Amino acid sequence: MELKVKSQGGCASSGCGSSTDRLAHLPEAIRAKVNNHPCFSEDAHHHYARMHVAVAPACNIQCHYCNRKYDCSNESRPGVVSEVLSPDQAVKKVLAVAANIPQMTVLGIAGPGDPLANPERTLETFRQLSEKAPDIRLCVSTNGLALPELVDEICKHNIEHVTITINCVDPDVGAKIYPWIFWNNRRIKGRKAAEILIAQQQKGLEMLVERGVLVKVNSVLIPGVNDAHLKEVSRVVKAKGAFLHNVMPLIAEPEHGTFYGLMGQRGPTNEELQTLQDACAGDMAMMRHCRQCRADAVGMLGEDRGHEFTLDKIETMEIDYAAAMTRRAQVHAEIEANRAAQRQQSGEVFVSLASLKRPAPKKTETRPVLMAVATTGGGVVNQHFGHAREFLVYEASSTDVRFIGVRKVDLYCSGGDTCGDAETTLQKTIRTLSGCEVVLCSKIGYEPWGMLEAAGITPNGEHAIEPIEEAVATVYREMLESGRLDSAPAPEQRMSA
Ligand code: CLF
Ligand code: SF4
Repeated sequence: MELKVKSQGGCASSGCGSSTDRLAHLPEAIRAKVNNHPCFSEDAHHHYARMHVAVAPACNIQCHYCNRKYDCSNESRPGVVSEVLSPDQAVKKVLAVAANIPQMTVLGIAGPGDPLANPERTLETFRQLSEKAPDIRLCVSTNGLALPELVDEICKHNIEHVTITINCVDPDVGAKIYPWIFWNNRRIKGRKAAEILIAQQQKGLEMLVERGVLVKVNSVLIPGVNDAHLKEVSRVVKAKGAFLHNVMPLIAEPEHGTFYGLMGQRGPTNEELQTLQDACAGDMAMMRHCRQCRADAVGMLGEDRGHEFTLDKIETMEIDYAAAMTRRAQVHAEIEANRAAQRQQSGEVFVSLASLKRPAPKKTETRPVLMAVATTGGGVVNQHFGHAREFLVYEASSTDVRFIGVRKVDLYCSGGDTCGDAETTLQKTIRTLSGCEVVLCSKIGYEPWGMLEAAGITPNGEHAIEPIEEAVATVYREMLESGRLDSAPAPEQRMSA
């Protein structure tokens, strides 16, 4: 788990400790709350799924990165919500998903508008679920405007995880992000609007922390607008007790019809995002595995199985939830046993790497290396390169292996008739992987192998089904021992990471 950002794990060259339990530093009560929450724990996201129900269509503010036709950008990438559900429909869908995807542990309400601008629909959904499915964690995401007045209701419904999107703590910055808010039956514009929103967000954060609710703060990184300010946001929210900070890249395309999209406001590069996350990491734990999911997403982060649970399909499903809970508990126990085994295995590898006898490395031998990993989950390297829609990027260094972030790519190999576009998409993928020196996957075809090598990225299919961090550490050691780290990376590997 990445709550301390760097793993406690060791790596090849330095003889450091083991990469065992990343949650070990947390008090037991908090550990229990995040252990199977795929957003609040980086390690958990390899094993557990979440789902959203789109019960909240209205919003009480306007963000310059949002178009009401699309999902809330605070918790979702732009994309039309397939169906807005009533609370009853939503509950039915949650029970159906929980019975069929037992590793789904968290139900979140995140839009498509603001959940707390639709309090009756949102709270009724939570109320029913806390009765009918007590084994599912409840989670809500909000812009924070209506939060203070609803904190006690939130606590009543056993919601232990709340996300507040806080893009600024300075109203002058806020005035560039929020053109208006709807407050006490009036539309308020400009700096005054931002001032009220910020005050409500901060008050809501304090009230939740006082009541023991875990708060994650999401911030949208908008270059030239709040990039220089987000470190201050991180400092302030940490001081008030936020548990985790998730800095997400702005998504702004003209075709989304948002103000920023139409104005040509750009999103950050991978390098800008990582630099800011690293800068904020000094102040608090950072989330780096966010997928900016849709307000009706279903499945593991990074996958969307929503099409399997449309209303017409759910109607035909017979759900015995008591039986489903028993099955879910078994599956969760199996996952935990598997995680424990992986931690043990990784710990042993790190210890054995650390005990290798070799001369003290020269300075240049210990430079860090970025590696991209293709995985479908389970915490192991298990995906064919051509089937990957995203790669997890890890940095191996002389002191640890740490998770850096996610890079999304287009699927270049669908096994169908799309191969005419293959080269272009593959080239895009390789550009997306710039900065990485190795790609770990379960298998890879001849053509991408050659193109990756030509771009200075070494494909590696030798660690299929191995725990990711163990595989990354092992490859780093091999690079060290073969002298590959004696030289600086190829020019293309020094490009934007
Ligand atoms: Fe949903 Fe958000 Fe809860 Fe997670 S998502 S309400 S905390 S259950 Fe997670 Fe999706 Fe990122 Fe949100 S990956 S967009 S952080
Ligand atoms: Fe859109 Fe969400 Fe902002 Fe409301 S809070 S305007 S739904 S991005």
